[in-house]
This record gives sequence, structure tokens and C-alpha cells, in this order.
Amino acid sequence: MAKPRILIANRGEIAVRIIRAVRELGYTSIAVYSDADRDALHVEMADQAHRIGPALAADSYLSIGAILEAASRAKATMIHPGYGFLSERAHFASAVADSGFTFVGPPAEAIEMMGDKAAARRAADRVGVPIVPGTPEPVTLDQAPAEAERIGFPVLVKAAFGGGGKGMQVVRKPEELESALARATREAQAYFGRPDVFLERYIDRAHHVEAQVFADTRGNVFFLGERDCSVQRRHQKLIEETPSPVVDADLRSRIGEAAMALAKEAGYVNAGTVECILDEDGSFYFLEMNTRLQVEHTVTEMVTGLDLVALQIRVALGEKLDLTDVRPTGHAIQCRINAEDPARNFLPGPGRVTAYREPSGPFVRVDSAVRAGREIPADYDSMFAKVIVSAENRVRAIARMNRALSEFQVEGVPTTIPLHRWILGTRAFSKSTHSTTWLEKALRDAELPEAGTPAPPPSDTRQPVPAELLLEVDGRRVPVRIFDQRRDTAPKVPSRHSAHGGDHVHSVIKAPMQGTILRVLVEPGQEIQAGDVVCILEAMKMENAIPAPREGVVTQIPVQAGENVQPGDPLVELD
Ligand code: MV4
Repeated sequence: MAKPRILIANRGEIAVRIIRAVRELGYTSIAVYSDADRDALHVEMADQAHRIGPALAADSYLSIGAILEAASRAKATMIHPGYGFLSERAHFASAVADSGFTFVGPPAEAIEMMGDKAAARRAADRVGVPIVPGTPEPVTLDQAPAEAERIGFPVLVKAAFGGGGKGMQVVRKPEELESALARATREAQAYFGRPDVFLERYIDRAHHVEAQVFADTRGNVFFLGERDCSVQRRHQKLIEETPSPVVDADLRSRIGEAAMALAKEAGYVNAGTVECILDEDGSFYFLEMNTRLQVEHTVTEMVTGLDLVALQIRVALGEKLDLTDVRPTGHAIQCRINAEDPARNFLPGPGRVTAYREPSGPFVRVDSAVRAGREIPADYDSMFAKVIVSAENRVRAIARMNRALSEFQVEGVPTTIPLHRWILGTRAFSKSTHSTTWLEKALRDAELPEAGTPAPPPSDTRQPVPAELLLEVDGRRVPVRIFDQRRDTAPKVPSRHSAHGGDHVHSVIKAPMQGTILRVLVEPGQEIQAGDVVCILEAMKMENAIPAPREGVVTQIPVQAGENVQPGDPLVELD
């Protein structure tokens, strides 16, 4: 057989990921690129690269014609779709095969079946996989009220040919049903070109758990463990981990059996993910099957030692798989790093990355598609890197992720890195009491840390603007950031106390940012002058001297050295 030549019909970090697997296998990698990606990393790393069109995805990465044409030109033998873009279009999988290339993915029929969410539910039901109570077929406006009563409120209206949460509507009362149906139908038509919707009982406060399956062309199906993806916002996952902290060995084997049974029923081949929801009493229900490699496949790789992309290619070449002896060990976590500003409602901030240094060290992996000086185009998804760590258990994996994120330096674009550090420090995440709706609620209640490159402060900002100095103390390099509230701040409206002449005023010195108290330099009862440093706050790898805004007597010190503080937490109280 001639050496395989694999075209990667994708971009960004996943294209880079696939190119690496292709190179290790000794095969030829062929990249494709739009005009927005001429200088992209995946283009540089592949053995060859072919232009497929303008920046607009519809005319490049989503153009079946342009991709097949590039594949012919490059004499490709196989096409890997990555995730997103054309990866779950049954028509693409069959067009690839019809043009004489091997599709690195499942058969078009399996994609087709799972793309029809009601058909997927029926398949799950046939083989005894638990499904959420709901309608086996799409419903009409006339049928819906009776069906909803039968299922019980709250119900969820879902697009039958959708997925990923688009077009979903939660309905809590019968009188909301009609408008929710109308809206879901409209959205389904707009997103997926088909208006059909069906109903399911809505499971609240759930964990999102998904099973990784792998099947070869000889009927062998394997289960490679589950992933927990409950930290999400608007159906965008932010953190994924394996194993799920809420799945025990018994539940794991039941989820695994269910996922393998469904894969067999669907005639599934290659990598697939069976998405489940886990309710508060530990029952699991099938939701849908994703017929592609997932963004979070990496955490499964970290605990199994398997290269899932290489396995995909080997399966596509007809190789028999034997994964019976695979035993996942330890714990792995992934944080998705997006060029978005969580403090500005996750506004994407594409642009040039001016400075960039990735974390490394023991058991840290970074899958990314940027380097210093490169551009993150505005035309595509804002995720530009994934940080993945593994450790012997969850607690150590969280500590390792915190360490890795603290090493990650990105300048020029905002990032979700500070948000991840905040999430990792929450009780809900560390105790795994979070659910799929937790993050959105927590974000509403929280004061967010700043994204990497904060927006220029408005001129009347009350936030102190720090002065930065680099000191050498006893031969030790000490970067210092000074928060002096008398500098660069608008004059304050006199407070009630000081307006009264204020010989007995009380004030609280608050933490200007999230960080760790390194030292407290004052004690209760001590008289201090304006500008005296009251404590040192370590944040963003800097020692920040926190000065007193005025003279006074220290009354309370609610913090101590070693404590972690959030922005706005009281540090020292003065009278
Ligand atoms: C649900 C559900 C609760 N009950 N179905 C969202 C994406 C799509 N794959 C299915 N989704 C959900 N389906 C029932 N009957 C909650 C979700 C859901 C969700 C699921 C997985 C991951 C994150 C989620 C966030 C919100 C809602």
C-alpha cells in the first residue's frame, strides 16, 4: 500500500494536533487554509498546504467542493475532519468516500442516525439505554400540550436535527409551552434548516458526563472512560476532566455498557462520544451521540496513554483494535483558553498576540495554534489553546493546573486564564458540587478577575492604577506593584464622616485584585501614616504593596499571611 496522505479539513489547534499524529505515524500531512489563515501555525507545520478560499468559513472550511478539490490536487488518500466545521455532516462523509478518499471518522449512516436526535433516542431505547422521558418523534403544536402533561413539567423543547443546546427552550408552566415551541421551531429552522422539535423532561442541576467509545471496522467496540464537562457557559464547555468526580465504579461500568451497546446498534466505527446527563440522585440518561473526535479527547489521552487521533487513522485504514487491557489511571483536567474577556460578557478579543509563553513541566500538555507575534483571526472560534494536566488524583491535578495557568503568559488579547484560576479556587468546583448551570449563576454573583489584557480604564475609574517598579532586595529580584489610591484617581466625594470634620472615621482597605497575602506589616492598635504599606499581596507573579489611603489606627486585620483573597475583600480596617 502506498504511504497514506492525510488532508486535514480543519484549522487551529485541532489541525496542529492531527498533523502531529500524522507525522508520528510517518504519513504525509496536508493542510488547507483560508485567506485569514495564510500565516497560521497549522499551515506552517503540515508537509503541504493548499488555499481553499476566503476567510468566510462557508466558502472555505465549510466548502465541501473546495476541500475535495484541494484533496485531489494534493493527491490525498484520506481526509480527517477534526471537530466542528464539516465533521458531523453525513453528506460530507459520503462525498469524501464517493470521491475515492477515506474518511477518518464514522460511516455516513451512523452520522445521519445520530444527527436525528429523535432517532438516536429511539436507538438508545431499543438497546435498553436509559433515556429521559419524552416524545419518541417530533411533536406538532396540537400534540404538544398533552405530551408535556404526560412527561411532566419542566419540559425541554429540543431541535430534532440540532445539537449542542442550540434552539433548546425550558418550559416550566403549561402556559409557556406555546411560545417556547414557536421559538424553538424558529431557531431550529434558522440554525439547522429543519423546524422539527421534540419534548423531553428537563433535568435540572445535572452533571454532564460523556462516554468515549472507540470501534473498529470488525465489530469491536471499546469504552475508554467518561469525561465530566459540567463547567460550561451557554453550552460552551470551559473545563473538562476525567474521571468524573461524581461517577463511581458501578455507575461507570453501567455508562460504559450503555455507550457500547448504542455504538453497536448504530453500526458505529471510529471515535465517538455518548453524551449523558446525570441527575442529583445519580441516575444517568442518554442525551445524544457526538460522531466526531471531541475538543476534550485530550483528557482521555492523558489517563489512558493512547493517541486517539492515531487510533482514528489506524481504524480508518482497517486495522483491528484491541483495547481490552486499557486501564485509565490518575486524573486529567483541561482548561480551554479563549481570546475572550469574561469581565465583558465574554466579548471575543481577536488580534495579535504580542507576547506568549506556554506552561510546561511535569504532566502539562498544551495544544495550541498560536505563537508570539501571530494573529488570532476574528473569523473563527476564539479558542486558541487548551491546557491539559494529569496527576495521581483530582486534588493534585487541580494544583497542577493552577501552577500551569500561572506560567501561561499571553499579551495582546484577553483570555479566559484568570477566569479558570478563579473557577479552580471555588468551593463548588473543588468539592464537585457544581452542575451545568452553576457557572452562569456564579458569574452573576462574582466579581470577576481581569482578563490578561484589561481594557483601558475609563478616566474616572475608582480602581487604583498601579505603578510598577523592579527592585533588587538582598540580591533578590522583586517586582513591585504599588497601589496608591492618591495617584491617578478622581477626587472622591467627601464621605459622610469626613464631611463632618471626621475625627473618628472608619475605613476599610480592600484587596484590589485576587491574590495571596504574603505578609501583613501592621498590627492592631498601631498608628500609621497615609502611604504606609499595610500588607503585601502576591498576584500575577508580582508582589503588590498595599498602602494605607490615610493616617489612622489599625482596628481589625481580617486576613493573615498565606490567605487567598478576592478583589474587594477587606484587608485592614482603620479608625
Ligand atoms: C438536557 C438537559 C436537561 N434535561 N436534556 C444541552 C446540550 C445538548 N447536548 C443537550 N443539553 C441538555 N439537555 C434534558 N432532558 C440539559 C442540557 C444541558 C446541558 C447538557 C450538557 C451540557 C451542558 C448543558 C448545559 C445546559 C443544559
